[in-house]
Amino acid sequence: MYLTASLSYIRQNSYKIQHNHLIFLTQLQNQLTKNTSSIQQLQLTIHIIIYINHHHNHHHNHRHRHRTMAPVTTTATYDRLTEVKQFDESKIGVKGLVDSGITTIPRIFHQPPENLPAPKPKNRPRLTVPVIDFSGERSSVVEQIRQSCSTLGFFQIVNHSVPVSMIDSAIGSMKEFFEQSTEYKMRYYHREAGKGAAYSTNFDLYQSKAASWRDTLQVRMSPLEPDWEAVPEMCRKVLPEWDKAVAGLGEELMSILCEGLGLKPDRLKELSCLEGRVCVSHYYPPCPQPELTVGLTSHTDPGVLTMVVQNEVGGLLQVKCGDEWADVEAIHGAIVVNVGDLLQMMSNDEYKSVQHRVLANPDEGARVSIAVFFNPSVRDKLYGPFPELVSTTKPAVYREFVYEEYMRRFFTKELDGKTLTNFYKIDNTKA
Ligand SMILES: O=C(O)CCC(=O)C(=O)O
Ligand SMILES: [Fe+2]
Repeated sequence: MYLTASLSYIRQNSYKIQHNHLIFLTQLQNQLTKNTSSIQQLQLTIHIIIYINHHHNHHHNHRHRHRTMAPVTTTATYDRLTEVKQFDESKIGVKGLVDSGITTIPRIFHQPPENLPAPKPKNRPRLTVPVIDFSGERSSVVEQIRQSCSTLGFFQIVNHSVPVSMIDSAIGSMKEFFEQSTEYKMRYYHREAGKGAAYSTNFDLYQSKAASWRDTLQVRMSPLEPDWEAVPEMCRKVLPEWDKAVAGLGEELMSILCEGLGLKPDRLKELSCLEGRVCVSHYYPPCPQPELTVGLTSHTDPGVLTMVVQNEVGGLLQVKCGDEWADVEAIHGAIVVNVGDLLQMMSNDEYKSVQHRVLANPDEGARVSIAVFFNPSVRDKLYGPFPELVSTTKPAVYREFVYEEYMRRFFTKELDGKTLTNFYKIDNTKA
């Protein structure tokens, strides 16, 4: 089936393909008998995709060599949507491309220069995200967290209530899934949010200017459970345990965050901010040309709070800090916490939701992370700055909005830039 689709794609685009290539493809088609197994078909599909990409790159570079030195692929010169669709419909993900042995990345992954990391400044100390000992005295923990949330919007905690062995097994189960055969993973590949669980690549694949070097498994944990049939077997046991442990720590963190704002400790809980939990595991395979793409483009998280664990492949998650980027170092057993757009707005800008990104992985081993997003479960109510934080000297920075509408806006935009908090901003200069 996949093979047929690939061949028809090639034929439709045959005007781009030289005669000898068409002969090669015809021979390939003729070699296929009814006995070809689906795995063989799949391998062939992968080879065809690589072939197409290689050919297009070659063709493109050849045509433009005498005009420009820049190797950058522009959307104007090729039918991007067709190639994106082809990649999506192949269901092989980025890991599938890597498994097929590619040495150059398909051009749909070529990021515009502004999304690529600049060379690291020399002779300057590397900025890193603060690490907070969660077992310290409560008032000191509250103050350190308040301080981090008011500036960088990110911190890591160690000596917290989630056992390190549980972090290891959660990451291990996710890695096990992503490292299954392409044929196995394909059964779970789709983009329908309704089932509460989906394996796919690049959730904004059709909205973004360029794809990123990452695959993702997303499972909604609460308020509704996922359809467990849609969750890969090796993740079914660990996910409920993981969710429970993370939700417990989330409750503690939210009360600390409220305290830092001078609010009653259960204010965020009252507004159902602990109840809408989505667990998202990202797999960042090694990238043969990490200088041309990214793992995850710079973005802010839309929800209230995000908690992330990562494996030992560090130095790739970065947080925007002025004109520079601070590294979120890989610390075994640590949990990364960051403020989302909703919390920034609810805190009336006391806490900051800060842009972050993941660089493409130049390492030999895959980077695996698991993020749990905390969102309100009550979607039809109004959200906005806490009235306790608004006064004549500190007017509301944001207007109120219904969470439902807010999320719709988020998912129809590209995962890039910071447009949503600005969208709800009140122009206080007119008052
Ligand atoms: O993979 C990571 O470490 C970060 C993931 C992230 O920022 C996100 O999913 O929003
Ligand atoms: Fe994020």
